[in-house]
Amino acid sequence: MIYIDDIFADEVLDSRGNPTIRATIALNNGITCNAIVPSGASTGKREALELRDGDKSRFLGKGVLNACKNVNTTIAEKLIGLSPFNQSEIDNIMKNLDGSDNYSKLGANAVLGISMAITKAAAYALEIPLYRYIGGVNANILPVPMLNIINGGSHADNTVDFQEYMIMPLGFNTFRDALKASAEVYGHLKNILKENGHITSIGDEGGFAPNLKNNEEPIEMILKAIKKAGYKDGEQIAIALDVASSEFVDNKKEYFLSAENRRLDSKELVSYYESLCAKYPIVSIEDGLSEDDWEGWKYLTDRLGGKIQLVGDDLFVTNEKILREGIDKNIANAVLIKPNQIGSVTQTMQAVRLAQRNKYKCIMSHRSGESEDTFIADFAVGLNMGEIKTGSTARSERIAKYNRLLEIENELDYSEYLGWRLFK
Ligand code: 2PG
Ligand code: MG
Repeated sequence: MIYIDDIFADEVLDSRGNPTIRATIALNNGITCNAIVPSGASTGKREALELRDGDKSRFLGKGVLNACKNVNTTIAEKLIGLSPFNQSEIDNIMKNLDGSDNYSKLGANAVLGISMAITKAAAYALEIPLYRYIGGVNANILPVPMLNIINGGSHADNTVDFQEYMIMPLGFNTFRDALKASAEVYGHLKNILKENGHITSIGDEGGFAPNLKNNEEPIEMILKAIKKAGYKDGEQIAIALDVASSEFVDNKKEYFLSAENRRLDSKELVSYYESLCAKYPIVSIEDGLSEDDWEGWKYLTDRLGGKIQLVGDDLFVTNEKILREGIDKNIANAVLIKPNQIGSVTQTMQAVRLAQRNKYKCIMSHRSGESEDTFIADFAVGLNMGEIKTGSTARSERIAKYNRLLEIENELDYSEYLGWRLFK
């Protein structure tokens, strides 16, 4: 019988140079697997707790030695000897061991590291790819990438309020062609920014972070780059935004756009989105209103939900219970899926299943603090999510996921890249 022989966690660095957990599982048959946990910057209030040491003498208080200790003692004691094939049983044991509803005792970073490493170890033990283990014979959809090629908000030190200006290559038949086109657009965008006297340094997710005069100019620049690359905007390549509006709302639910020195209430901000959608080929808006502004979200969904994808990130925090509430109230029509918002592979799958049953789209997502770990690429294919958000075509922690998807596409005899069919 195959069982977990050893468990170990150590402190490594993420793409921002902050400490994070690497969890390693050794099975009794000699297989070892590890997983590295990502970390967000624009986090939702109701996310599971990321345990940081707070000891200012190390890593500015961001160390994760306590979370590692929780893995190496409390969690290891319970899991050693168990079969790696019982994912939900193992995840439940950790959930009960913690006892809180947001992993405030053990840390969601500790729990998720082990949870992902177990999934990988099980796949390795069966000698099948991770996506195949997760999704079985039905795993065959390559996700449409949402590539964040201009970074703003809390991911960059520039003047732009919206956090992410993404391109979605929808008019292509394969993931490989879609990625190629996106990389070309990214290359042209760099030249266009340079020609216009802008800096071409990049933000946390590999997109450029220029100082632009308002929140529309990034879209204009991207449309020029699409054209220069020889593609048709709105046909082959569309635009998606992650506004991350919880970052610029005050407690009166007023939204302050500093780039334009404008203060808007929820309805005015929705009207602004409507005008942007009328002018530009925008197919998706994420966190258009703040996580606490459910009334505003209802209005946003009534106005735009029939036309474009409205994604809840900070709003739903991959939490099945909160998503259920959103579905019941008819709020948003898509959910961003980030395993570390909820804390385990099993709970992440529960959120995905709930969304898919209710025809809400699922977008697999990285965090702004990432690593070389490619788990989410396999997870997106395994659960046929159809969309993935994992940064621009620069920075190896982002590219690692795209390169893994290219590998999966090569490997599959039969695969589908949905493109526009996603929305039809
Ligand atoms: C987001 C994410 C990822 P962060 O808001 O969608 O792009 O950012 O990881 O900082 O929450
Ligand atoms: Mg977001």
